[in-house]
Amino acid sequence: MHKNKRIYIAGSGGMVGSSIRRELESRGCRSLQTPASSELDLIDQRAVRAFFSEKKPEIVILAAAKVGGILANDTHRAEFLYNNLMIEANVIHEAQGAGVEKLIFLGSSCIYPRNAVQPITEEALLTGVLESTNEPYAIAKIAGVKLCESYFRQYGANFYSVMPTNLYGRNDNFDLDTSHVIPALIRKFHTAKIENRANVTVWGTGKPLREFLYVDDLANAIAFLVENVDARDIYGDGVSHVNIGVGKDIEIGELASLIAQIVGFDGHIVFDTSKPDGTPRKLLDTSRMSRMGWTHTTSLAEGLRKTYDWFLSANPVS
Ligand code: GFB
Repeated sequence: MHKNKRIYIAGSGGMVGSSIRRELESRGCRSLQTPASSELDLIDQRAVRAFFSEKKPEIVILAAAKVGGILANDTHRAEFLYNNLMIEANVIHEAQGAGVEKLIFLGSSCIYPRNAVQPITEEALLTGVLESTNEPYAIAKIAGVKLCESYFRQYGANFYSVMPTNLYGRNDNFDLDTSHVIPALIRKFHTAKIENRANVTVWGTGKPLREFLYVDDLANAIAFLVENVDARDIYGDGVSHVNIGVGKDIEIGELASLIAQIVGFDGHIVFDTSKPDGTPRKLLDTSRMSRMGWTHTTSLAEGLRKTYDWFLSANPVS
């Protein structure tokens, strides 16, 4: 591992960034740079420039983003587009100016067309229309992919992107208005159990399929890429990024039953079809990452149990 390199984790306070931080610390990295968002506002270009000039990171992991579930994406459309564009433009541009040796940008599987052929290969990018509920976020993430690729092609920068599937795990956002489906359902089933409620409402038809990756597996994949894969390996393969997932998906209705079982809720599940389903399916083709030598280790049931345990420890009285 690059133990003595100065590694800047942008977004180290979030679910993904904090997991990457733990992973790199466990590998003996001693010079991690992890400023809180209150200390470094990534929307502010001057502040970002001053940070790079003062701290001189050698490796950058760009895990900072404004993120949220289907409703947050659909509602706060301007914020998802503007904040993410600004964060990416500032960090990637200043990393290039400061001579950073390697930068890995984290995108999202929603960059792919809504009706992409499944499982989705990296080549599917920009081959069709996006899902409308998260189009602004997807456009911002596509811009980040293209920034990395363009800085590689014009300046030879060792910058590239990864596309994780839907993520979950400790430090997730459990706010019902803004969260993704897994933390939302953990909270809903837990609350229903302790309040002896008969029903829990799940948004949409329950029919969409989603693929879920435990966040610590993603962090392990990022450490693997930091160590083993450079931009020329990615672009030399004719693509701009690499997918990270588990290669398997599950219907939302089935996921809800699994979470109910783990939490210990034995009432009824009711579907609220006034809420959007979003993309019908987004299963990633993970064969490129497998060929490079990495695969996930945490099963969905195990990851859900760990996440519920973390939720209980963080919310002892709820
Ligand atoms: O996790 P989620 O919000 O993200 O929703 P997306 C996944 C599916 O779960 C959708 C359903 O079909 C939701 O309708 N669902 C059921 C629920 N009950 C709930 C609930 O209580 N809360 C939530 N949030 N969903 C996001 C994108 O899409 O995924 C982002 O908007 C990003 O841009 C992210 O790509 C990973 O998979 O639909």
